Amino acid sequence: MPSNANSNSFDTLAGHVDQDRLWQRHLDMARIGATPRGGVHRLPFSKEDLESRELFLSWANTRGFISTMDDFGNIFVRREGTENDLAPVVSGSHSDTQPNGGQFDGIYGVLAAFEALEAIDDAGIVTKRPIEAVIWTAEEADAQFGVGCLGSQVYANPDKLPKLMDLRNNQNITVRQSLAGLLKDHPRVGHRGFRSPIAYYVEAHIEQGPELEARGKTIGIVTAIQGHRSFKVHVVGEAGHAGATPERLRKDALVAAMEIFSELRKAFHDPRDIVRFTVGEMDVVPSAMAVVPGSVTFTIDFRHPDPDALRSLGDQIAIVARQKAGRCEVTVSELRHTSPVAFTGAVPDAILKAVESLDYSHMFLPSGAGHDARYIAELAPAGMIFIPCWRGISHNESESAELRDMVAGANVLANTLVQLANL
Ligand code: HGY
Ligand code: MN
Ligand code: MN
Repeated sequence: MPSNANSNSFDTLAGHVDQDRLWQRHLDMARIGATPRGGVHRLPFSKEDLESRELFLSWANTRGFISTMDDFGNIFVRREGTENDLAPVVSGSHSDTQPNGGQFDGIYGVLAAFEALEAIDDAGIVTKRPIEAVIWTAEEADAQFGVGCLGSQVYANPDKLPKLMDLRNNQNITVRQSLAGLLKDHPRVGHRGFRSPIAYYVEAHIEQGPELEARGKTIGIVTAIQGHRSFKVHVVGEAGHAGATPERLRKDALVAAMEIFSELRKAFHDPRDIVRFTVGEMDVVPSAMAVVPGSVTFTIDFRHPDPDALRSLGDQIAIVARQKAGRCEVTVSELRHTSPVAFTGAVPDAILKAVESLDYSHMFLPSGAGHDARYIAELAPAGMIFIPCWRGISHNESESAELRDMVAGANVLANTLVQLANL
């Protein structure tokens, strides 16, 4: 038990996480961008993204917490400690979603962080360090710009800003333009500099995988986030008449793309089911029934926990694409190469202490999904708390989690934050 955090802080804290308040907040957020099938469509930089931020900041104002924002729109809500020149303990996640995403991905971590701040406040617990809840901008930007976790990347490493600002979506709009659109109507709050010190970072999130539910565990203590490489493959053939163009003269870009895809499926086949290889987007041009496809662009999302396999397998992609392009031209551009990161030390130790003192069933496990914690870990000791989600489904409108698990995650988070804020 850290020196300043006397044991009664935790006794008074227990029970202050308010499940009705947490659930109402969840419903209030789920309404913003709600889809008819029960999901959420809250794209980064969208008006729905702005609305979720306005709601979050209104809660903070009501509570008297101090709000700040950096130049990329990352917003921080702060509860002061006794020594406010010390670096804060920060917790949060993202409020944007994939297109037609679920109600829990990202926003649960934001809600759990805010609920933890309120519970600590309601319990009247005094901490040495300030504690902050954060919303990172554009975690789900990969859906439009090919790269995600933009806000946390820039916060941790501002040198990335120029390159990330120039990323363009399929409508040829840059991140710079999209961000300016978000910030022009954004509520005004205090300014925060990139890389302002963070003492410890904790992110709560749904697992987005099947392990916790399958093993009947309430809490996951995350050991690592796997490595991630993403690519765009552009195949150029020649559009032609579907009826009049003989096979011997065709440069069918879709046939070539299919050849490349099926050969890559063979190369990435993994009997141990560790490799994650996904073609999520495929754009056929002109995509007309009576036209031989002139060009095809598709994405590859490849993930692996081992950095060597990430490199060796990922490097196969360009080779296979050239081998299987036939009469077409092919270019492979790499959008992201993020190595695996391990969570060790004070943060997972504090999470374990909290889990044991609250007597929740738990397990240690790696994260298949990417998270902002991966980048903030470059700046501060970091860790993650998982709660189960229904059948491990995520990035899907039917994503779901149980309120009792949401409360458990917020209880563990609040306890962890108090421990770390007194180190
Ligand atoms: O793709 C990811 O892992 C994150 O959920 N955007
Ligand atoms: Mn996601
Ligand atoms: Mn997420």
